[in-house]
Amino acid sequence: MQRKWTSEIGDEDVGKDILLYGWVHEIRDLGGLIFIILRDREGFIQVTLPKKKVPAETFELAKKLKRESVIKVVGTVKKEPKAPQGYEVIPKEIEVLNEAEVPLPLEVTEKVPAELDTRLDHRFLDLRKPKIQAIFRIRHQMLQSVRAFLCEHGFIEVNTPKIVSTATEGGTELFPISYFEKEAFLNQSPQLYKQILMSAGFERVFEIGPIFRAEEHNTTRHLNEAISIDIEMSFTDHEGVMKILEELIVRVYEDVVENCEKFLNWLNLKLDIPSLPFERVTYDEALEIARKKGEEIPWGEDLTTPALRALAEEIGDVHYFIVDWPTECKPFYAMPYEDRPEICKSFDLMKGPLELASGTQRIHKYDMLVESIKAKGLNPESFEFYLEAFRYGMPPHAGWGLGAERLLMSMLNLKNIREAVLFPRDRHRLLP
Ligand code: ATP
Ligand code: AMO
Repeated sequence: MQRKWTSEIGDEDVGKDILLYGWVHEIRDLGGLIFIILRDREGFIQVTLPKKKVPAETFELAKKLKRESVIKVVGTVKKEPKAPQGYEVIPKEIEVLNEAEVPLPLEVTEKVPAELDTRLDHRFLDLRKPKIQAIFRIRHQMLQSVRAFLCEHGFIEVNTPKIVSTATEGGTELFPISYFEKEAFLNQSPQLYKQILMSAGFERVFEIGPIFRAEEHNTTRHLNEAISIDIEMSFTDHEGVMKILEELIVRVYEDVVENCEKFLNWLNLKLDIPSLPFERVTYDEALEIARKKGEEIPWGEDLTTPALRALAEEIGDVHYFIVDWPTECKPFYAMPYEDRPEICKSFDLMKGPLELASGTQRIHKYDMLVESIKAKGLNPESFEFYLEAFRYGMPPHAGWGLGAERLLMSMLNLKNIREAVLFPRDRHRLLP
């Protein structure tokens, strides 16, 4: 007999025997009638045991079942309007494949709300909740869409080293590791490698991989290990890669709406597909909006959280770009405007007050890059392996990095980024 998922049960099964595997979500024992709610990856089904209609040993076994035990059920499908799914299964056989201990460290039925910390401590149980499963099923779709979209646009998927020798995004947020007799770090971004691949002639690459940042602050939007969706593209500028980015976001929303209806329902969510093109605000305009709302920021400094909130109030909880950042705000590889070198060809993609991505056109001229590295107080010698690629034919290029968890949390209205990761790593959490 072939195994069925609960969601696959339909009219064609009525009167037939099926095989189910799953967890005991709930048991209701009414004396002469026992209901078991069996849960699998795809949903629930009611297993109904009227004492007189099931084998005596099956009825006895059901009486002793413990919630969250793993069971196998063989039984006959009946149409039953009173059952939550419209069908029920009258078992011929129930086998306990593994009994769960009591009491459970965490309620899977969500009848008792738990703190996020408790949930994360027992994440395997937390993840059994349909609402939580839904997040990761949508995450799966999101990553599938990203891959499909970028492949369709001529990007080649690559993997770059995660054990590296230099910082790329400013020196403070690195995790040092010992690498035999040398000092090494966990990578903050595939930045240098994706740029080298432009010199290597790949023209368009993408990577979906981990980035590690020793964030001091424990916020609801920072992780110490995150997944970054990175692209790098030759023979284009910042405008070219912004267009790819906004189209990618829309594609992800469209695919999720089309393919994840069930999971959106589990989350009680209705997604609005963002419209193109995304609005643009210059850094100077952003300062002005923030100033009018009482948040004064000196020109050249990064936008503060209150300033971003003020901006979101003005623009709305939508996707928009902040463009033309001061050169001093952005990393050494950002290309300054020829006619106004104090600002650079850079952008951040926002959703309301949350930064989702940032990118730039890159400096592709060797001398200019060396000067820029020095101007940031860095030593060009530690970038030798990177700089060499700029001396023998580096094309003009641009790219961006998009935080996968940020994208997911903004799409699903998650209040804490930890909800978007299976096993989050934050300032205090290294387990599970
Ligand atoms: P039946 O027609 O099977 O005799 P009933 O209405 O007499 O059902 P009881 O045997 O008294 O119901 O069961 C007690 C409770 O269980 C009632 O609230 C009933 O609505 C509910 N119930 C009974 N059968 C089902 C079922 N197959 N699915 C869901 N709920 C049920
Ligand atoms: P940036 O440092 O802005 O740019 O990072 C890109 C995106 O990665 C996500 N992100 C994070 N998500 C969760 N927790 C963190 N600690 C965290 N840090 C970053 C954010 C952010 O927008 N090399 C450039 C990109 C480029 O220019 O190509 C870079 O790393 O969503």
